[in-house]
Amino acid sequence: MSDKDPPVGSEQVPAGTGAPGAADPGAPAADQTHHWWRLIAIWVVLSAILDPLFYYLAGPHIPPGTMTNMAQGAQFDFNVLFVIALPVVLGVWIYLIYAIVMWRASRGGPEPVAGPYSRGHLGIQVGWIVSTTVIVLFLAGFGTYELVQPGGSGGGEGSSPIWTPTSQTILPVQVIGQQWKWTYRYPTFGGFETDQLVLPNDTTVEFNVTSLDVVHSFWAYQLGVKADANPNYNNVAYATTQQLGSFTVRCDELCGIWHGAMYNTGQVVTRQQFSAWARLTAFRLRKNTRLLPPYALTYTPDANGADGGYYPNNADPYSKVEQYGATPSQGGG
Ligand SMILES: [Cu+2]
Repeated sequence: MSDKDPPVGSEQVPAGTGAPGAADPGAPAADQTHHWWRLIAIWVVLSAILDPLFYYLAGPHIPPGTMTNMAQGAQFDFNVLFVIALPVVLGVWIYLIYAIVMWRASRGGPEPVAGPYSRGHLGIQVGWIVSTTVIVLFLAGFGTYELVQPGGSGGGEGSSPIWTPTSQTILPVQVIGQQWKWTYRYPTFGGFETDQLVLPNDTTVEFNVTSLDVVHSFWAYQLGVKADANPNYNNVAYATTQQLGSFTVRCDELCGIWHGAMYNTGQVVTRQQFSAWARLTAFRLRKNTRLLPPYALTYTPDANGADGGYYPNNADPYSKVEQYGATPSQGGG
């Protein structure tokens, strides 16, 4: 079809599919308006039903849950995006289904003919540009606000974060990635190191994420936290716990052959349970702690001598092969 083709509005296929050829001599323009308003009505009604249904029934169960303010923020953002996207998807699907039902060529019926041009239609053009512009600009503003407002959205913000939480009491926890495990140091409890990540509830946690070798990524899914672990770099991420339970920690940066096994499970416990656990663990691991390098935001992996390693003499407490403290180095403590 070229621009020279005449508009074919007068050959509009009738709305009813059951009466092929029974073109309604009544105005085609009226027939078109009829389809248009019917489509809009179906779209508005379905959107008005399905959007709240999703938001109130499915929304509270959408991952990553509400274990921290960051996770809750991610869940809320997803729900808002879904509620905005659903009517767009519905608009396309409803039009397609409507077109298939109403305007298909029936077997043995007349050849289908094209309707009138919609190009050059001022209302459609303006409506399209305005609605898409409003949606995109709103989402850009919403996304920016949601990134800043809760304090970096649980992402690693680098060593000097610009979006910091307002909480007065912040618990620092160091996350150390290495091939192929995670360990955690608690500087406010003597700097002990453990492979258990235990956090108190109702507490803002500052994760100081670093690596001893290659690039890893600390991904505590249910906490809504994900921060790259780079060697010689302190990557800071925040989250405020608000729900008891367990969460998974995975490495989210391909880091070698056992990357897929680089995970463990953490716990959010009550503040009382946490301080009891932290004091007990600090006591239990006091000999190990003396062998560790002093707490620092980053570590030079081979700082402990020619045989290298963050642990003196490669005496790695978490390795299945080497026994921690078997051959403590002379400078260890
Ligand atoms: Cu890794």
